[in-house]
Amino acid sequence: MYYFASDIHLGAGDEQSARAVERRFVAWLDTVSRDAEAIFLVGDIFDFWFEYRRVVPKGFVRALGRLAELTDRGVRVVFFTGNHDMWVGDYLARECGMEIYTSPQVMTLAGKKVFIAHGDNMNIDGQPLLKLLNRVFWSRTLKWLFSWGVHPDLALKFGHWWSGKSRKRHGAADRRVALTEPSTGPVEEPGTGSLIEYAREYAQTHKVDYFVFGHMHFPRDFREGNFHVVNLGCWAENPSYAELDAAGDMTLKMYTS
Ligand SMILES: [Mn+2]
Repeated sequence: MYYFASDIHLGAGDEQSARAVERRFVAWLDTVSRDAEAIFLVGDIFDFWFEYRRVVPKGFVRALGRLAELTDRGVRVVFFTGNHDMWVGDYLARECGMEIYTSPQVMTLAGKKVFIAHGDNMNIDGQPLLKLLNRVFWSRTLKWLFSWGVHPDLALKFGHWWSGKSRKRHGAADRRVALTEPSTGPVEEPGTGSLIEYAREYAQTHKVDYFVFGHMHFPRDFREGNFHVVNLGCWAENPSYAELDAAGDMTLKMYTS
């Protein structure tokens, strides 16, 4: 089995709710690792992550410990960076044994071509401000300046402030939650349309069986003939995950622990 989850946003909110989400995530890891060939973490696993050469953010001990344990046991854990954890260095690979990707990937799993991406930065040609912001955040210079010129406490303080704002902007509270839905007609949710449009365009020139995205924070299984897009939910509100079985079938599920 292959499993996919995204937008855990570890560390978001007050201490109590952050801990509750972390426990739920660890319980999920325990459950799926029983038969997992690989576990894909499709971005925004941390609400904010920024590491220095010798300093990493406090917290997430249960989650990091479990991930390390799984990879020690030989379970493959694949980590995609999201817009909240883009500043990942080598710590998660070296300490927790995860494979790290910072860009979308197409992988062959259970005989199927699976396009996996967090879902930020897609289809932003018409949004110059977002493009500029991304360039700023991705810039090596800024990373360098932060890690050499900004005290870690200050960098993390800024990060949590930025994360909170960004999460609110992408908040899914007002959106319809549907695990499956007939996919005729226009897509109404702001932003999702563009992910589906992106996937649709990509599928015209590439053979892809499944697209798996996070980022939008609500679970959704979008099917249209052979075109199949799975949106993973945010774990604070809609803990969901997708599984791909040996027969090559992809299912989106809610996690109720
Ligand atoms: Mn997110």
